Amino acid sequence: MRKAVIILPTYNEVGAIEQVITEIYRITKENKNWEVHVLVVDSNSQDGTQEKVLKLIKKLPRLTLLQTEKKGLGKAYVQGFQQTLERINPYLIFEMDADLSHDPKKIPEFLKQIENGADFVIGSRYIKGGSIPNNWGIHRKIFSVGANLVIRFGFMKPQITDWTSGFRAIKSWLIKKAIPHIKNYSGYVFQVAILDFAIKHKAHISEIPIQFKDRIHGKSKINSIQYIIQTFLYVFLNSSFIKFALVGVIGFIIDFGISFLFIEKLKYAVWLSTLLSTETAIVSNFLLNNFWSFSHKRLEPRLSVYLPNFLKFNFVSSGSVLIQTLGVQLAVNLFGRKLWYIYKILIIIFIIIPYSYILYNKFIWKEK
Ligand SMILES: Nc1nc2c(ncn2[C@@H]2O[C@H](COP(=O)(O)OP(=O)(O)OP(=O)(O)O)[C@@H](O)[C@H]2O)c(=O)[nH]1
Ligand SMILES: [Mg+2]
Repeated sequence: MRKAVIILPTYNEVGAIEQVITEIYRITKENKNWEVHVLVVDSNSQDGTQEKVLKLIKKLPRLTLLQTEKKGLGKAYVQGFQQTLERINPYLIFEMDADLSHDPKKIPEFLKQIENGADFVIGSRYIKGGSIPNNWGIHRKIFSVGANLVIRFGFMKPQITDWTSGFRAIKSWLIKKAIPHIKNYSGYVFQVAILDFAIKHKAHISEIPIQFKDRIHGKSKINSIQYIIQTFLYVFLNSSFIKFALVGVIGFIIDFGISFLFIEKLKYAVWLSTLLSTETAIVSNFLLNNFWSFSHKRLEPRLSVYLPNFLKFNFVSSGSVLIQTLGVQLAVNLFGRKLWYIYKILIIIFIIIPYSYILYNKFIWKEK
């Protein structure tokens, strides 16, 4: 029998906590493959949540309470993970809201996915069969759907539909590895951070549909503005794709700047200036991509690794030049010269960026 621990973070959830816990026990007690434990991590609730849990502990086996200071959901989870790993060391850990928004009846489905080989199962509101409450106000709907779209495309992982869901089952080895990374995120954004970490460490991710229900008891604890800012900042600072795009812009500035300097100010031959500026931009792009955009897949610092990859990088870059030259010329032949810069921008966005991003990932900064 494998052990699974369900972590329920609580802050003033006295109205729902008993029902959640008894429902979890009812659903899981017959399961022959899993010994299910429950850990309530309470951040100093003032409404009697802890007293209620302490009462339940007297009746139910494998139920524990961890008391923490109120320092954010991420902090509460990390403390819960650490205690779980130290004391129980289970095979699997669940994250689940304690306000009845997440239906305990879904737990067996998560377990099935793990038995079938998944490392990280997400309860998704945005795949077929999943849903968000109908009565959510329009701004909440836009916020939730919009944030997920930004994250999905910011990380170039559109196949993962729900990045912010708090109903998940994650294998312990992954959580153990992720703790040093997620420790830095004390708020709700830690959910995005742990999933991003799992993907970058080649975890097998799967999603099952959940119907998210609105809370009936208590109040929401989420600070939406802070959450939006932290989420966008996280994506911006951690997405290879966004960094790669920025490196492209820096390359363009370097290329243009050097060309301008050598042609206009120093009066060098145009071909020599262009050669110098493009190659400088290629070298800087190569280094910035290696040490920044794709730093989690950084090349081994050996000449025998750098040289062939640098040549490949030059080759891909020459491909970009060729595609742009031919593409802009073709567009101009078809539609006239007037809007050449629009064609160039469109070609860069829709052809050059995907072309180079895909080739860099496939041939230079490969997944390890
Ligand atoms: N331990 C702990 N739990 C927290 C903290 N903040 C929120 N929680 C719990 O985390 C879960 C999710 O928080 P909610 O406020 O329900 O967030 P939400 O589900 O996005 O928002 P609602 O739909 O309004 O409920 C709930 O069980 C909360 O009690 C915290 O600082 N510490
Ligand atoms: Mg909730």
